[in-house]
Amino acid sequence: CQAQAGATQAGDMDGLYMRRCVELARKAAGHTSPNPMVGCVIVRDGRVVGEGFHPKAGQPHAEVFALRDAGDLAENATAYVSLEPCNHYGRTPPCTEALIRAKVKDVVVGMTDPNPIVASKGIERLQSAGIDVRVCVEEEALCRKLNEAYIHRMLTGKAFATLRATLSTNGIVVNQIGNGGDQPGGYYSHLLKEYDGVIISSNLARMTALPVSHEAGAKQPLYIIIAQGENSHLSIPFLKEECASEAIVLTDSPITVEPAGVEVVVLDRINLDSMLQLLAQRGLCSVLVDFKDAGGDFASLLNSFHEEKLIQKIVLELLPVWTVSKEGSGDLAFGGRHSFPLKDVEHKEFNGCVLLEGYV
Ligand code: AOF
Ligand code: ZN
Repeated sequence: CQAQAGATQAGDMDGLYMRRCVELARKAAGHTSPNPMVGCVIVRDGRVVGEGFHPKAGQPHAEVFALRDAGDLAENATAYVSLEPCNHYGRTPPCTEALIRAKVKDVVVGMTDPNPIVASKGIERLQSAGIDVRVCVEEEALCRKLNEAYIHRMLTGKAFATLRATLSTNGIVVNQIGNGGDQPGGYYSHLLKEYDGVIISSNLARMTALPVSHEAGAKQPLYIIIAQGENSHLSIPFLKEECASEAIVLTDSPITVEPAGVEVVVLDRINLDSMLQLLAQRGLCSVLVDFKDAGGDFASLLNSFHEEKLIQKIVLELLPVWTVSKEGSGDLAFGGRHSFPLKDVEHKEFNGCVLLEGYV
């Protein structure tokens, strides 16, 4: 950790407590959007006396739960928070005031809050009340990764987009989620839980059941169905009427959609940049762009995703199958030749498949 202006030196244990904050924050993964995930630990005399995390937008922040947990023991304690405490009245009152009232001695922050209403003002308010504040530099990257989508939306006004595809060993896009991936505990189910929305082609919506997350208590993502150059009608047979609010159709010409109740947004031109802005304005921080059945118009849409640098992350699943494609179909994910070296690539084995994740 590094001292903020006028702050004390970091202790050896700071990294440990900050990692615990991140662990606590992740308990609410998939539930906090458009708010960030935040965890807080209160430590006094080398002992953890309170813990908390932000469970859901609209509910109290992490600091409030941790301070409640600590009770009077918060006095003269150190509060660790994975994100700079807020200093504004939003849906909930400022956490800075709660920390000041509880008379904590110092505060260790994982990262400053990119939200312009807060950005550094939370730290300044604590310092003005005589509380030492330091930013935990070693764990900052961990705190940033925790809220990469929230940060992206705050800084760009667009949803954080991750391209997902399943490939055969010979590099062909396969229209399936590999080996049980959408089952509970499966990687696709996990993705659906963590992302606020999934962008798919109308081809896919017409043909297959929209997968839902099977994780316990998960909220379902919003399906964003791209209907370009459609005739006047799109039927989504697998979407039940009572689930109509779980999908939105973006189209370039007026169409009717079945089941009734699905929102249809007509755009002059389906432009990815404005699409991601629209989704961010509607409170979505992250979207999965699913490359299943992505022929024709949808594939060219995705090419521009790359050209316009609108994709931040790629998740590829490599199946141990060799696909024989008909000429002109089942093509490679990106037409033409694009080079985009990935950063921070991680890979793991899952049910005999290989999962690759990297940042563009
Ligand atoms: C914190 N601790 O646990 C969270 C923070 O509408 P509200 O009141 O929930 O405020 C939302 C904003 O507060 C959010 O955009 C972000 O800037 C901050 N989130 N801050 O100190 C927390 N979740
Ligand atoms: Zn707060």
